[in-house]
Amino acid sequence: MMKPILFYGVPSGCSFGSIVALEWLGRPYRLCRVEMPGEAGSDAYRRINPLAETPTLLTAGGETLSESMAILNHIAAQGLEAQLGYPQGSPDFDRLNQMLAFLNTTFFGAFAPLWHALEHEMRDAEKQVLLDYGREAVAKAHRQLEMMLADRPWLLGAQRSVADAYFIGIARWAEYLQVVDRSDYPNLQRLYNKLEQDPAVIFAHAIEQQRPVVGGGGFAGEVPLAEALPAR
Ligand SMILES: N[C@@H](CCC(=O)N[C@@H](CS)C(=O)NCC(=O)O)C(=O)O
Repeated sequence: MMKPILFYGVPSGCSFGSIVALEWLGRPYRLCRVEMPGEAGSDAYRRINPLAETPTLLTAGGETLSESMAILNHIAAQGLEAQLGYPQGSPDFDRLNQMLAFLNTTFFGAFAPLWHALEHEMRDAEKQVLLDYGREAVAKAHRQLEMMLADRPWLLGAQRSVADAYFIGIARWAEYLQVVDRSDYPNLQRLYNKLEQDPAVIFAHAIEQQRPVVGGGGFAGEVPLAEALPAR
C-alpha cells in the first residue's frame, strides 16, 4: 500500500475541502499541486484525470478517484471512528450524502456563471447577464444553507464531518468573486469563522499559498506532477 496522493488545484480550487478532510483523517498522505488551467489541461495531468479537473486522489490501492463527492466519501469511510462519515445504509450516512449533494450541485453550481464571467472575454451585456444570474443563485443557495444549518454547531449537527471541510473550500468563493456578504447569513458566518480557526483549514491555506506548513495531520510532503504519475 502506498501513501495516497491528492492532486489539488490552484488558485482557490474546490480541492481545498479534500485537503482539510485528509488533515482531519490524520493518516499519511501526500499532495501534488496542479496549476489551473495550464497544468490541469496538460497531457500529463489528463493521465490522472481525463476531465482535466481537480481534485483527484491516487488512492492507497493505486486507483485514481476524481470528483469531490467520491473523494470525500472515500476519506469519510476511513474516518468512521472520528465521525468524519458514517456507514453506508445508516440514516446518518443518508444525511451526509444529502448535504454533500447540495453543496456539490446547488452551492458549487451557483458560482459557475460568476467563474465563467471572470475567466472569459465577452461583451458587457453578456457579462451582466451572467453576473446577475450568478449573484441571485449564490444568494439563494446561501439562504437555503443558512436555513439547513440553523443554530447547529456543524452542518450535520453536533459533530463535524467531511461536509464542513467541503463547505469552507466553496464558501470562500463569495469573497474571491465578490458576491454576497456572508454576514447577512449569521449561521453560515459563524460556521465559516469557526472553520477558519481550525488547524486543518489554516494548513490548507498555507499549502495553497506556498507558505511554511505546520502539519498536525498525516501530511508527508509534496510530490511534483511528473513524479506522481502512475507508470504507463
Ligand atoms: N464535479 C467536479 C468539479 C471539479 C471542478 O470543477 N474543478 C475545477 C476547480 S474547482 C477545475 O479543476 N477546473 C479546471 C480549470 O479551471 O482548469 C467535482 O466536484 O470535483
